[in-house]
Amino acid sequence: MGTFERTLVTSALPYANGRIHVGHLAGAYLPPDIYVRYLRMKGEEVVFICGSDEHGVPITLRAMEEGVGPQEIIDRFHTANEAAFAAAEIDFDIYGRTSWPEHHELTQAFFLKLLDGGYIEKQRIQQYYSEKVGMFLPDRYVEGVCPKCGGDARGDQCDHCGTTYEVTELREPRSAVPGDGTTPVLKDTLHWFLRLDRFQETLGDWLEGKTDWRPNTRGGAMSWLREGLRSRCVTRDTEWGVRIPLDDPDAEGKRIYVWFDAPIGYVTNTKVWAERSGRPEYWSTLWQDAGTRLIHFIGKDNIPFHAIIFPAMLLGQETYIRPDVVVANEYLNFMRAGRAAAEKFSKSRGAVIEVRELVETFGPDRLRYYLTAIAPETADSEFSWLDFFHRTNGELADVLGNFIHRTLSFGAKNLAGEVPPAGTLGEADRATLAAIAETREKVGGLLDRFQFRHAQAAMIDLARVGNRYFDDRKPWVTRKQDPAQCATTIHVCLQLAAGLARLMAPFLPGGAGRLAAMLGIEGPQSPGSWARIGEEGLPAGRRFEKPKILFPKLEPGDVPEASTD
Ligand code: B3M
Ligand code: ZN
Repeated sequence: MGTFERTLVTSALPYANGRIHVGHLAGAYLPPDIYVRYLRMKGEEVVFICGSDEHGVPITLRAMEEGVGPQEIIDRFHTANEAAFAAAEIDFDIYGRTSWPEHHELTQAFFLKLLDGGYIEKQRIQQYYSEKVGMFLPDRYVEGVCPKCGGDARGDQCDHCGTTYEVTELREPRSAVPGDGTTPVLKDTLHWFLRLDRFQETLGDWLEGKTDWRPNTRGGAMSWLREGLRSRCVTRDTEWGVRIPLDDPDAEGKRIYVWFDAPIGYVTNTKVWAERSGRPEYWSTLWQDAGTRLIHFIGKDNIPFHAIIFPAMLLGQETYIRPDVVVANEYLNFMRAGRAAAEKFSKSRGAVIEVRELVETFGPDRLRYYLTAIAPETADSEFSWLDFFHRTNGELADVLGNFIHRTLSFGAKNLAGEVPPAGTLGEADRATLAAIAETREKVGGLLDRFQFRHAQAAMIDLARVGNRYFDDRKPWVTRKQDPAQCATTIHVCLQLAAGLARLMAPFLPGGAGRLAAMLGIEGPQSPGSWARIGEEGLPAGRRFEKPKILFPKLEPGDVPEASTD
């Protein structure tokens, strides 16, 4: 474990070539947002970094498809995605851009430092060239038949069987440049390579100690190490990307590979954030002081880049820390009504649910609740509209919302909207009160281990405890027969409600804020508020509001594909 003074959390930088969908959100964005909110409530120092990945083939392909320049593409989708994250209440400290001049400079500095140390070197290679369009083809511009399973495959990776290979191993290669489609020929060219082999031992020793990582993440990195780290090309034949900072004719028509510059974006964005916050030097504390715990949240396809390649690049800089934890998520797929199997979210197949659209229709709480409930933490999971309907109604509204509502409306109606005194506490009352601090410990422990799904379920369980207690104590009966006991029951329920307002805050910041306002408690998300859960409740005599429904229920007709039920 070790001690640390501050935490730096990053979310994978989405390509600015399309709008983010719920599958993205569930993986690399919502879990870290929950985690960061939790740390802040504990009063810890934490910075949360994200931004757009604006280089590479995904951008230029989209630009070609639309017949516009890449700048237009990145401007459009950077703006759209920043707004979508904000709508989902993902609270980055900065949402930066890899097209920023600061980023180009920093990437070049990283490159030169590695070159200086002998970690980057020029090599002669053979690469596919399209005679029709007169250009070398980056891997993603080549398609063909998978050498392993025989399915349709991309240049260096097969989506059917998951194998990665050298583009020269692909069978029946053809150019994927729009309007081309010819068979490319192999030609000699010079490129710059990162000597990953030189980091084999250091990275091996380092990963050896990471026994607390998720098996998918550590396993993915370990399998790279077992195969032996090889040099990787870090330049590409393209006009879109960071310029190679060398006065060398071989650099002409080439740029730094997007996967070299993109993770440096975490550093750039930290720098820009620090400058904007009036603490320009603080970025280096975050990236170069051993007291920082660096945590990357990513999708599983990004594991080698975050657990091997970027750590190697950081090692080669000599002054940087390496990640303490890489948290890789599996995929969220889409289960459409009437289909036999779940499929990948895909715009081209009409299987896409954009974040912005969902938030506008259903609000951020329902989206966050459902995506955390089905988070693809240890295995792929499925989004279905019917399940969305059932879980948000059945848990968020019927368990959590209902407990709050019955407590506050009973108190408003029968106890003049004031917290009654505790009176004499019996065993059931004490056990119920104790459940608040117990839940805090449980939720906190699960969040510390990045088990978001279970953590949220444990929070909901406290509302279940509350509902059971309310049912058992029957305040609607004791109101006449034993008013003191009725007062005790509602006192206990209100303490649970206050605990829930804070426990909810990392998961459902909107709902937590609305509940806190009804209860007259300040900022459930303020620093230090985590420790107050179960310790500092609502004093007798405190006034609370008549409740407004916290999570209104949905009708089947409100939700696509739910009315088939
Ligand atoms: N843009 C790939 C992706 O969106 C890439 C992540 C970069 S993180 C430095 O999956
Ligand atoms: Zn294959």
